Amino acid sequence: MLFPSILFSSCLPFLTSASVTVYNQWPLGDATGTASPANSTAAAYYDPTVLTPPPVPSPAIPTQFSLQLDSTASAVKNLSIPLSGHFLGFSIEFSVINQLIGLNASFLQVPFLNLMSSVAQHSGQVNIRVGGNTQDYATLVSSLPDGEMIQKEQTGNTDPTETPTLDFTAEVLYMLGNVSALVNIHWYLGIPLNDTANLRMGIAEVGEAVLGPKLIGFQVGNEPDLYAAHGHRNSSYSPSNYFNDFGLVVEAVNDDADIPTKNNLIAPNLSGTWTPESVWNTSFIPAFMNSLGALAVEHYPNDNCNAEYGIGSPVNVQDVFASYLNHNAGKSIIAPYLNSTQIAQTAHLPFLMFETNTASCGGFPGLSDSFGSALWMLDYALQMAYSNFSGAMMHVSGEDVYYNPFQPPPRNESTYNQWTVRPIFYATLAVAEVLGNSNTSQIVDLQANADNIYTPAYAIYEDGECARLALLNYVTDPTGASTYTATFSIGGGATGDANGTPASVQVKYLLAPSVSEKVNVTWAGQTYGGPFVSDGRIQGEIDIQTVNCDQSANTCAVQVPAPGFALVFLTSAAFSESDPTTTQTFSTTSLTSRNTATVPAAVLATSNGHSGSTWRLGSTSPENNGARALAKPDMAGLIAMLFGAMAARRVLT
Ligand SMILES: *[C@@H]1O[C@H](CO)[C@@H](O)[C@H](O)[C@H]1NC(C)=O
Ligand SMILES: *[C@@H]1O[C@H](CO)[C@@H](O)[C@H](O)[C@H]1NC(C)=O
Ligand SMILES: *[C@@H]1O[C@H](CO)[C@@H](O)[C@H](O)[C@H]1NC(C)=O
Ligand SMILES: *[C@@H]1O[C@H](CO)[C@@H](O)[C@H](O)[C@H]1NC(C)=O
Ligand SMILES: *[C@@H]1O[C@H](CO)[C@@H](O)[C@H](O)[C@H]1NC(C)=O
Ligand SMILES: *[C@@H]1O[C@H](CO)[C@@H](O)[C@H](O)[C@H]1NC(C)=O
Ligand SMILES: *[C@@H]1O[C@H](CO)[C@@H](O)[C@H](O)[C@H]1NC(C)=O
Ligand SMILES: *[C@@H]1O[C@H](CO)[C@@H](O)[C@H](O)[C@H]1NC(C)=O
Ligand SMILES: *[C@@H]1O[C@H](CO)[C@@H](O)[C@H](O)[C@H]1NC(C)=O
Ligand SMILES: *[C@@H]1O[C@H](CO)[C@@H](O)[C@H](O)[C@H]1NC(C)=O
Ligand SMILES: *[C@@H]1O[C@H](CO)[C@@H](O)[C@H](O)[C@H]1NC(C)=O
Ligand SMILES: CC(=O)N[C@H]1CO[C@H](CO)[C@@H](O)[C@@H]1O
Repeated sequence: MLFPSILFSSCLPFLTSASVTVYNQWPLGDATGTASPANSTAAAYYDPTVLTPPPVPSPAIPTQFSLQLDSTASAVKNLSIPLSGHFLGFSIEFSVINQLIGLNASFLQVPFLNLMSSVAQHSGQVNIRVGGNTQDYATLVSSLPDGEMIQKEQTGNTDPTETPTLDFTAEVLYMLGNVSALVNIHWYLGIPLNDTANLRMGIAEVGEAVLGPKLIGFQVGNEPDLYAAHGHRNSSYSPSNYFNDFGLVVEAVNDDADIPTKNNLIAPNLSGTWTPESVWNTSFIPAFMNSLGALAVEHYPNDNCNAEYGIGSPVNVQDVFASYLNHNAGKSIIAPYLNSTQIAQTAHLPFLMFETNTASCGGFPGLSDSFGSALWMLDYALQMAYSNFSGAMMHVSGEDVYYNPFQPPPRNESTYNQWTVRPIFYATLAVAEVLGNSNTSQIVDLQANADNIYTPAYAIYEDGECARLALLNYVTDPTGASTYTATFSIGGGATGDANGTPASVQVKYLLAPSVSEKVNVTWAGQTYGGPFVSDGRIQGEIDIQTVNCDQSANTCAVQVPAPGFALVFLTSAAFSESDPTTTQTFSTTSLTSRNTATVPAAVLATSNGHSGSTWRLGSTSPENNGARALAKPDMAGLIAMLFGAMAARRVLT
C-alpha cells in the first residue's frame, strides 16, 4: 500500500463545537454576512454580464398543439436504443481535480459529493471522465513535495498550447475510489499518448488495481486530429498514423499482466478536424474490436478563443445567443455523427460525446452561465440520446471559464464563500429524471407542433411502455402569451384502458424568468441558489404538480411557460423513480478553510458505493455565519444524512 496512514479521529473535538452550514438560504445572495465577495476576484466566473433574450419569434409559436402517443414502443418509428439515466455525465479537467473533487483520498469536497448524489439519486450512477489537455503529458510518480497529489510543471514541451507536464501520485486514484465508495460514480481515465516509444501505462495499472469495476474506460489520444497543429506530432500526422499509435497502446495493454481489462479503450476523440469516417476508413473498428470499449468524439459548437487568447475571429455573444435557443442547435452538432452512431451500433459499441459544452476557450459571458444554456444542454443531450449516442460528458474546468456547471470559491475566499452552481447543472438533473434508472429507456423526438424549432418534445418509453413526456419552450415572453399547452393522448384506447391516457399525471418544471437568467432557476420548485451559496444540496420544498386528465376525451393538457421545460410522468412507476423517499447527502460543518469531507475507514470498508441507508443519521444545526463547510464523521465514523423528500403537491386547474 502506498498510502497506509490516514487521519481519522484527530479532528473529532471539533464536532462538539462545530457550527453547521446554513441549509435554507433561499432567498439568495446573502450567504456571508461577513464580507462582500463580489469584487474580490477577477475570475470570469463572477462576470456580471447579462444578455438580452432573443425577441418573441415572429410569427409567434402556435400555443396549442396536440400529441398522439403510441402506448407501446413496438409501434414507434425511430425510437432510440435503450439508454441509462446516467447518460449526461461530466468531464473534469485533470489539473483541477484537487479543487473540485478533493485534496487527497481522505479529504473530499462535500459540495461535489452532494451534487453528484443528487444526480445519482435519480439515475443510479454518474459517469465522470477525468482528463483533458494535460492528459497526454501526465505522469504517475511515487511522491510529490508537500504531500500534494498533483503538480503542474512547465517543462518546455514544444507545443504552442504549452501543455504542462502533470505529475500525479496514486493518491489521485485512491481519492476517486473513495469517492465512488460514497456516491456511485464510474470513471473514465486517459492513457498518455505523447510518447509512443515510451508509453506510460502506470495510470492503467494502478487505476485498475484501485478502482476495479468503477473504472469503465481509458481514452487513448486527446484530439489526435490536432496533434499536428499543436506540434505534438509532425505536420503530416494522419488517421493512419493514429491507427498505428493506437495499435501500440493495444499491444502494451495486451502485454501488461497488471492491466487485466483488455477491452475498455476509447477512441478516437476527434475534435472535428478529421471526420470520424476518415478514422473508420483505416479499418480501425475491425482491427481493434477486441480492445475497444466505446467510440468517442468531442465537440464544442463555438469558441471564445479570440477573447481569451486573441486567436481566431471575435464573437459577439449577444449575436450568437439566439443560435443556441432552438431545436436546431443540438441537431446541427450531431448531424455529422449520425453515420457513426449507426456504425457503432452495428459494431455493438457505445458511441460517446466525451467532452462538450457551450463554447471552448472558456465559454461566453452571459451565455454559458445562463438559463438558456440549461435548455440548450437539455435538448442537445436528449437529441444525442434520440440519435443513439450512449452518453455525453459536460466539461468542467478552472475558475476562469464561464461554462462550469459547478465551481468552488477561490481558495482565499473559501472561509466565507460556498460553491456556485450554474444553470447548466440543472440539465444533468433533468436528463437523469427524463431517462430514469431502469436502463431500458428509449426516446423519440416527436417533431412536435409541426416541428416548430422553439417547442421541441420527446416521448420516453420504459420497458416498452410510454412512460414520460419531455416538453421544452425556448421562447422568453414575460407577458405569458407564449406559454403553450400541449394536449396529448396515449393510445387509441377507450376510457379505462390500462395503456391509455391516465386519470392524472405528475409534472416537474425547470423554470426561470428568462433565458438570460443566471440566478433564479428552479427544478420542481427547488434551487441551488446563486453565486457562493451552495453546499451542493438543492434547497426548498419540492413542487410537483398534478394535472387531471379528461378521460372521456382521452386527453391531457400540460402547460409549458416561456421559457421552461416540463417533465410529465405518465405512469406511477415512472413517477416513483423520480420520487425517492430518501436522499443521501453529506453534512458539512465549519472547520478548516476548505470544503472537504473526511472519509472514515469503517464506511469505506462496508460501503458498496451507495449504502447510505446503513449509515447513522447525522444532525445539523443552524450556522451563524454561512462559513465553509467540512464534512465530518461522527464518532462512529458516519457522515451521511438521510432527508425525507418533502413533496408539496398542487392540483393544476
Ligand atoms: C489530506 O489533506 C489534508 C488537508 O490538506 C491534510 O490535513 C491531510 O494530512 C492529508 N492527508 C493525507 C493522507 O495526505
Ligand atoms: C464592488 O464594486 C461596486 C461597483 O463596481 C461597488 O459599488 C462596491 O462597493 C464594491 N464592493 C466592494 C466590497 O468593494
Ligand atoms: C483572492 O485572490 C485573488 C487572486 O489572487 C485576488 O484577486 C483577490 O483579491 C483575493 N481575494 C481576497 C478576498 O483576498
Ligand atoms: C424517422 O427518421 C427519418 C430520418 O431521420 C425521418 O426522415 C423521419 O421523418 C422520421 N420519422 C418519424 C416518424 O419520426
Ligand atoms: C512526453 O511527456 C513526458 C511527461 O511530460 C515527458 O517526460 C516526455 O519527454 C514527453 N515525450 C515526448 C516525446 O514529448
Ligand atoms: C481511501 O483512501 C485511502 C488513503 O489513500 C486508501 O488507503 C484506501 O484504500 C482508499 N479506499 C478506497 C475504497 O479506495
Ligand atoms: C511524421 O510522423 C509519422 C509518424 O507519426 C512518420 O510515419 C512520418 O514519416 C513522419 N513524417 C515526416 C515528414 O517526418
Ligand atoms: C459512413 O461511414 C462509412 C465508413 O467510413 C463510409 O464508408 C460511408 O461513406 C459513410 N456514409 C456517409 C453517408 O457518410
Ligand atoms: C471513406 O471511404 C469511402 C469508401 O470506402 C469513401 O467514399 C469516403 O470518402 C471515405 N471517407 C473519408 C472521410 O475518407
Ligand atoms: C437509432 O437506432 C434505432 C435502432 O437501431 C433505429 O431504429 C433508429 O432509426 C436510430 N436513430 C437514429 C436517429 O439514427
Ligand atoms: C424567479 O422566477 C420565477 C419564474 O421562474 C418567478 O415567478 C419569480 O418571480 C422569480 N423570482 C425572482 C426573485 O426574480
Ligand atoms: C474525453 C477526452 O479526453 N476528450 C478530450 C478530447 O480532446 C479535447 C481536445 O484536446 C480535450 O479537451 C478533451 O479532453
